[in-house]
Amino acid sequence: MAAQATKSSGKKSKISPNGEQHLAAHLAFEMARVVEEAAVASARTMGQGDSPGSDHAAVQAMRRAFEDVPIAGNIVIGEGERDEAPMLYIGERVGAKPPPGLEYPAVDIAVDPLEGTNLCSTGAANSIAVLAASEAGGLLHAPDCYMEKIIAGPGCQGALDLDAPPKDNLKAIAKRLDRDVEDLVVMVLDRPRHKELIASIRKAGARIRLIGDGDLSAGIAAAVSGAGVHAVMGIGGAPEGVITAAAMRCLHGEMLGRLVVGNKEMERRMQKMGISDPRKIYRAQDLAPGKKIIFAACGVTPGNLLQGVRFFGTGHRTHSLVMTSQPNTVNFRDTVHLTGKPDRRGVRLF
Ligand code: VTB
Repeated sequence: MAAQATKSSGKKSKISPNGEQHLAAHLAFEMARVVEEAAVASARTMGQGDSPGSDHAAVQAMRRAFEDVPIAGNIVIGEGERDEAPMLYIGERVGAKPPPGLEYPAVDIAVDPLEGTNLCSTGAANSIAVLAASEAGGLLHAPDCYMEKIIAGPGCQGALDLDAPPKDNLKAIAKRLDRDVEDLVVMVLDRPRHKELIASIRKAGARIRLIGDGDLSAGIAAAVSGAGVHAVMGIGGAPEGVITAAAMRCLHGEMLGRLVVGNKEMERRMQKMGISDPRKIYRAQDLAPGKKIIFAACGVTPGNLLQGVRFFGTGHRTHSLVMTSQPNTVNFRDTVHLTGKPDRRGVRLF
């Protein structure tokens, strides 16, 4: 999405494709700053055993950071409905106030200020601050329900089937990755609802990493090489599913998802949100159809993919993943934020 300020008459200023790329990069940079602020605030609470407190710190910091971003932002996935959440609720408008006579571009945003609140409050691995953004209409307004998911890397495009038994999907993934099923590592949320799934994966011979929370960062790990994860299977949150899909759009990972309709009330809510077929199987491009997707995540606690926030006397260091679909860039950002006098020892190289 181009961070293109328009005259409030609605007339767009002319901008070259090169200019568009610079603006997309600029906006991605701004979004990185937003997740970094949330990550730093929640990382300060790591291990305090206070999940709501960690979440609150992240939400507040993210909300504040948006105030400087030159967008007309619309939260489409957030902390809850307007009456449930004081900040970053669905429908909340975020972004800087444009100067008189100008309008900032309309951007839809899905946020998870602290994905893995329990991970952060217990000091466990893989909690992240994360968001996805797109031009208006580019992210599915998913209800806050569960989603069946299967996620794997780009090599598995078209090879997966949400209705097939796990052993068939594992065989397909192994074939595409040129290895045996025994060489695969599958991440599964450690939940009683996954008892059968876990048994089937074990029976098929694949290795499993059970995770307490955080199937979003697990999904990203499955879509890159070198993270030691080849697939994510099971039922997790639908909002996290949409943000994962935005990441898949940038990484070309394969993802299938289907909403889990718990009851009639949920079905009614889905219909109100324009979801006419609740049994539909979505691919990443359905969940995050935007042309210009931005994805930004910053590690809070150390993880498979990202370092956690490290504090030292005179500042802190963050590690973020920032991606855009157009141009298609994947950027790991390692940033030292010096907030005090320079450290006596100087900035560490690695
Ligand atoms: C997952 C996980 C999230 O919610 O989506 C999970 O990735 C699903 O909900 O980190 P349950 O906890 O009810 O299984 C989270 O744990 C975040 O709440």
